[in-house]
Amino acid sequence: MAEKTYDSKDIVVLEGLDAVRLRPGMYIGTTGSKGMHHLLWEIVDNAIDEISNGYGDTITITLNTDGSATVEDNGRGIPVDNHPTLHKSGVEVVYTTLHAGGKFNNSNYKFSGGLHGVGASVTNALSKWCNVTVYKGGKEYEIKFHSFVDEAGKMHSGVPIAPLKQVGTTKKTGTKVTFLPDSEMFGALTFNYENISRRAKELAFLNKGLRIAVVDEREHLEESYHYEGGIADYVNYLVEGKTKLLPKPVFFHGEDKNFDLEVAFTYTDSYTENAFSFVNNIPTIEGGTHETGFKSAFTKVMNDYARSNNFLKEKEANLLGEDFREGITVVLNIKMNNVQFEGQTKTKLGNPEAKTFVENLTIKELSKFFEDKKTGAIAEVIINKAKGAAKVREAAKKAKELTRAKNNAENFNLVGKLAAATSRNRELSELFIVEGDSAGGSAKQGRDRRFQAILPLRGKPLNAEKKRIDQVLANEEIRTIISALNTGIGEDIDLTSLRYNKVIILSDADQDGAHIRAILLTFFYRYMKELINDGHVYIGLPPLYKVSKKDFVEYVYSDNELPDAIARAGKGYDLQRYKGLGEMNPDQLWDTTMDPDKRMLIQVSIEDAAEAEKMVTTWMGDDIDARKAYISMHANFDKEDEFYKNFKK
Ligand code: 28G
Repeated sequence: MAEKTYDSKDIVVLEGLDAVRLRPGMYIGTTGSKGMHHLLWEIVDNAIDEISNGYGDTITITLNTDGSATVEDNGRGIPVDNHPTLHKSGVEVVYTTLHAGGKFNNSNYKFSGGLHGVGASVTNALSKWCNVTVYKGGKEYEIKFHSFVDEAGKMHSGVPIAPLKQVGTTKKTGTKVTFLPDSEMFGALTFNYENISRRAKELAFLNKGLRIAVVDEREHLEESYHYEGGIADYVNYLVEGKTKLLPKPVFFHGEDKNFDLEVAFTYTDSYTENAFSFVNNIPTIEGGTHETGFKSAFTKVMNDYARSNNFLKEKEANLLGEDFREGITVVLNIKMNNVQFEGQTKTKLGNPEAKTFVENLTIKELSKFFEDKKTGAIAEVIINKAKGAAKVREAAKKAKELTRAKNNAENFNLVGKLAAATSRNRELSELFIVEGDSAGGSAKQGRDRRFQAILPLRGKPLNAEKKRIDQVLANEEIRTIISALNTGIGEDIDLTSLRYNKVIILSDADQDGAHIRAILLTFFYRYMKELINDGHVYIGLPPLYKVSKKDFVEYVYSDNELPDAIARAGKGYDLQRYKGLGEMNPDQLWDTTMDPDKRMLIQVSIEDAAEAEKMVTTWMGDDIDARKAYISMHANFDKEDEFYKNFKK
């Protein structure tokens, strides 16, 4: 047989938008939920670009019942006149031309938001259909695109059904885009209102004056956000419920031809540092050069002020950056071009020139701010806080050394309290931290001792939000936990030596139980964040009721389920309400709360740093309803893994 020859007709040229469908990962990262939401954010980014350049002020995002989404702005409207060489309308160009990741240089805008900057054409390419309406110059225009496979099996992505045409007249200006993510690409995924709403709120904070509404036509939900104070309002929102040390956030702004920077910060009586940085409105979770620039400038300005105003004596050493940042909550948003993302999750700004800009501007603006007699008092508050921090830093260092030495000696002591598991298999091991000695005793008897270790907690461990690290470490209950987990804490944490794959907090379904849970979660969040991030922390749910009748026994975990359970039991049932874990005997505790086949666990996750901060505050507050609402919103009920179950049999 003749060898197959290749000629030009066999060469596949990836033209335009088809490339996006063939390699979606290149453009939107994944074809999962995140990727699908990316389609929406590409469009929203364009609207924000238009508004942040001074045209219009309102964006409405609507999640429609047919699965499509609509974004509308009141900017100038995408240009409708024909492109000089491409001979099609500006709208068609924007929606059919692939900007290979760099829309910065060829736009009319100084800076442009968005993550990949691949543009609206990617949304069009990955949509079943996409309709764009432009209101401009008294006229309403429309163009519709669709994606389909023809009779010959050839793919057509985001092609216009007809050129842009005028469909009416109007008094308004702006752009409206509706698109349906193609189920061929995204399966049955749907838009997530909570997620979209949370990001919309963040965008409203980051873009002063912007009005952004999210409307869910499926669930009849609606929210709108608008902050005249921008990131200063953001800072206030983040410290809500905490004790503030400054009357209002310090804010400064500056720009040159390459950068635009906004910074706002305030102080609370807490002992932690909360920095939230952004580049072109994108969160930089891992920080980067902009954050480093701010921190080094801040330390310098504060030390200089302290020296020249005699808050630091000649022979006293400079305070450290970390001292000055104790209790700070800061939001920083830089706008720039040619952004370089680095780090494990590509959320760290790498551009060295950003450090220089932020550093210089911060020194200039803050020095000016503190020179003023009226605002100079603010510097004094910060310096006093920093001095306190420096004192404790020294004490903490000593306490930490002490704890290390003590831990070894006390491991002995610990054995009495901690009922260890017999197997050394870490993958399967679980540590139950149990409220109260009586429940602890039942748990010890009822457990599967091969894999389940029990640590009863006697008193309430201290409130980790309110204490400094030396006090945290001095607490016996906390030390016991640290020692049992074996990872160390803070910056020294090492998860490879973690002794338990699951750390399960078991406390009563009452106020005290909620408080203990809150304290433990706060401790983990503050000092062992990786433990949460890696999914090791769980909340065990004990039943609230037992419904029984002769041979019939059913445990009920929420009030909603109670009527059904009673109905199943039928007339003459017996209802027991559990007030605490301690009321259950070992067998019951195993059956209802510890047996991996039957128990209910909530895996604790922290997806969004700013929200997590709020959550910690909520946890520590006295508002029980807010706390309950938070747990049901942010805790994931269906993440229990199957690993242990499979092993058991
Ligand atoms: C509602 C959903 C998404 C937009 C505008 C307005 C203009 C525009 C958009 O220009 C930018 C520049 C050349 C390709 C600009 C109107 C100047 C004068 C605009 C939006 C990109 C196109 N008049 N509003 N684009 N070109 N809103 N909202 O997309 O290189 S996009």
